[in-house]
Amino acid sequence: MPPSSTASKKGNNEAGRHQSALLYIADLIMDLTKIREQFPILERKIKGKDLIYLDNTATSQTPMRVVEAIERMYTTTKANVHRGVSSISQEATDLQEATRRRVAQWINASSEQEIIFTRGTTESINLVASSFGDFLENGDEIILTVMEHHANIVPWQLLGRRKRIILRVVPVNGRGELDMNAYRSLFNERTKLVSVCHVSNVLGTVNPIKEMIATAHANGVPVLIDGAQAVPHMKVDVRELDADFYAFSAHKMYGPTGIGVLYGKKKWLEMMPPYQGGGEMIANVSFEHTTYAELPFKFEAGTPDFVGIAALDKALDFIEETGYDNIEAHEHKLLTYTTERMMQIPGMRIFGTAADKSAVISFLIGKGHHYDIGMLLDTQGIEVRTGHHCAQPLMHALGIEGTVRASFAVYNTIEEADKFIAALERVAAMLE
Ligand code: C6P
Repeated sequence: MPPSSTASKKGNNEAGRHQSALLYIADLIMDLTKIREQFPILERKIKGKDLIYLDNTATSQTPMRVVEAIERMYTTTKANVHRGVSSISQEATDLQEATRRRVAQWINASSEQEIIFTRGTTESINLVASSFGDFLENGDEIILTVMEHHANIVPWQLLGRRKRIILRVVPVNGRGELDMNAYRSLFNERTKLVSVCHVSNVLGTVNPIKEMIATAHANGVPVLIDGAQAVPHMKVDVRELDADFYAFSAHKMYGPTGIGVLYGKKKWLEMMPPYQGGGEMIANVSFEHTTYAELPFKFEAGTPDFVGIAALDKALDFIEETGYDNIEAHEHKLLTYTTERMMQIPGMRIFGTAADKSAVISFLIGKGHHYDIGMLLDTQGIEVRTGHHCAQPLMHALGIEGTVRASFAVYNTIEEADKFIAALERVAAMLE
């Protein structure tokens, strides 16, 4: 879309005002006030201005019920899990294991044995790289995409210290969509795994992972999905997708920091060797020989963050109560409205315009440096992320060093989007 002329800008502004009035009503109907009041941080001021938090791709904010669950556990139910018959230990274990069952149902795993708690998406992917990596041999190939987060690149390179692994990379088109012909052409007899993000943290592209998994399986290749940017925003059904592994983080889905999930098909997890050694993951230990615990504990060495795991259950309550349908519809509304308004700002360049896109907008204005734009927005209370977003290969492919990135969650409003646009207009004028 070209930058608008002055005359059309006036027309656009009138149409924009009419549109935003309708969308304000939609926000009222959704009762965002009820949602927002569960997040005390949204009341904060930044540099004397109302906080507008648009960095939800980095981490989302946390509703009070999650904070209260953490406090409750620390003040009433803190004893180590799976460590004996004492009452508090049993209670803590029950809370942790109830969350595991809930997560299994949440993503439609076949059983809670397929749910491994980790520290986050990063650790979930490292676990697979380290453990499934044992099955790979010198010269084997892994298919990734150019839009992967470093968490889905570097673990495979570390595996390369043990053996020579070749990474094959799927490119994107001008809209930031994967080149599916290139993807299909990358398979050969040395391909041992596909590892791809469900949703790009920079472009917002929602990848056609069901189709990608079917293609991989037709070639006899298992697939790991990095779902860090999907599970917070959309219903994920691992069995319907037929994913072999699916990784995500609690802190991006209104949950606590330091908790992640790795879903893995039982057939793979049973075959794979443990990732780390220590307490909890063993059946019997002697100096001569150790046998390992059943799934999922074989992959959970040491004391887990059982407080955070128990509190994750409350984040799932929040999402369930709000409803994925409402979350998706509201975030889509924010995305399309904000994108259309941004495109009217002279010099605006948006990276990622896929037909199927999540509410993430990466952009640059004119010759403005992303840090400068981010700092100017911060002076107006608007929190965005700037930089390469842990996706340097994608930045290289786009021929840029970094972008400014605004990303929405269900508690963001059209009023905030309007303030963001107004701030961008001021920044663009300053940069002229
Ligand atoms: N992306 C962002 O600002 P952890 O840090 O383990 O919770 O998640 C890592 C990760 C993996 N994959 C994708 C697609 C991601 O977006 C992220 C985290 C944040 O974009 C922090 S760098």
